Amino acid sequence: MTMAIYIVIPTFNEASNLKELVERIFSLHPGFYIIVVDDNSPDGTGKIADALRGRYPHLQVIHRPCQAGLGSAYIEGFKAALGQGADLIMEMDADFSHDPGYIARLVEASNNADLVIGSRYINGVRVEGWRFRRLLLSKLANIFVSFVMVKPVWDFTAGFRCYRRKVLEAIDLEQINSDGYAFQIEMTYLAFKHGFKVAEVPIIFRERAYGCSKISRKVVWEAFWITLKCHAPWRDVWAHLPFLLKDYDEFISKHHLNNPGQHWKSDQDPG
Ligand SMILES: Nc1nc2c(ncn2[C@@H]2O[C@H](COP(=O)(O)OP(=O)(O)O)[C@@H](O)[C@H]2O)c(=O)[nH]1
Ligand SMILES: [Mg+2]
Repeated sequence: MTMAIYIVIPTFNEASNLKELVERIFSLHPGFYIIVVDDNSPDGTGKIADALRGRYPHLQVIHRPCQAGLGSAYIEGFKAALGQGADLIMEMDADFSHDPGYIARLVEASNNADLVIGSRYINGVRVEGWRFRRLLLSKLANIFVSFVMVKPVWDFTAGFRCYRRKVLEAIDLEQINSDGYAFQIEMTYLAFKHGFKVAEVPIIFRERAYGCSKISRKVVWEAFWITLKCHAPWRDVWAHLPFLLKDYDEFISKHHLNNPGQHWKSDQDPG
């Protein structure tokens, strides 16, 4: 591997997941770098991460004194990765919702794109283990964002991503104080705003096996307001509505979007 690939994993109470996840990622390629950003998890996730450092010199742990939010955890991880010369900076959950087997796909797709999103909703819906209500909310929210921003992306809120270094360098990370889904939406918006190429590759998303989600109602509202803040000119929103609802391919070509995700139509698990 010639590129320095950094994987930022924020953690809060992920003691049942972290060890296995780290082992799995390094078994895929020992050359990856992992940065765990732990907010002093009461269940001892931070200590587990420290213990793993003995075995894996490419593992780093950023300890923060208290739960300070997901957005700022990503940003700390991003800054550390940039400071160490990362070429690609990935982010993923610690809970196995994001299968490490897809990392290679995201990396490969980043040859043709500056931001690659591991997408649940491109070419269908691939979410396992969610109640219908949660899936509906997530899907409708993503259609709403796409509609308001006039951007042909199916999964704005995904937390499984790969950024080229130049994207994170161009974005003023100090100015971002959104969290959770809003953070992902805002980062996608800013990537487009700076003229970067955004692409999606399909992944199967599985609900976490252990632990619980930290996403709250407040996070959903925050995402809603951020979306309105990032809106396209309203005339464009109206004009593009038919594309969003009907003809995705035409929408993509109108926006000159080369989407590597189109090559992976299958729903199969990664190898
Ligand atoms: N450092 C840090 N990590 C967090 C925080 N909130 C959530 N996480 C981690 O961020 C990832 C995504 O959160 P998760 O609860 O899985 O959200 P969901 O997948 O949307 O249900 C997981 O790895 C969490 O452990 C936080 O406040 N600080
Ligand atoms: Mg999760």
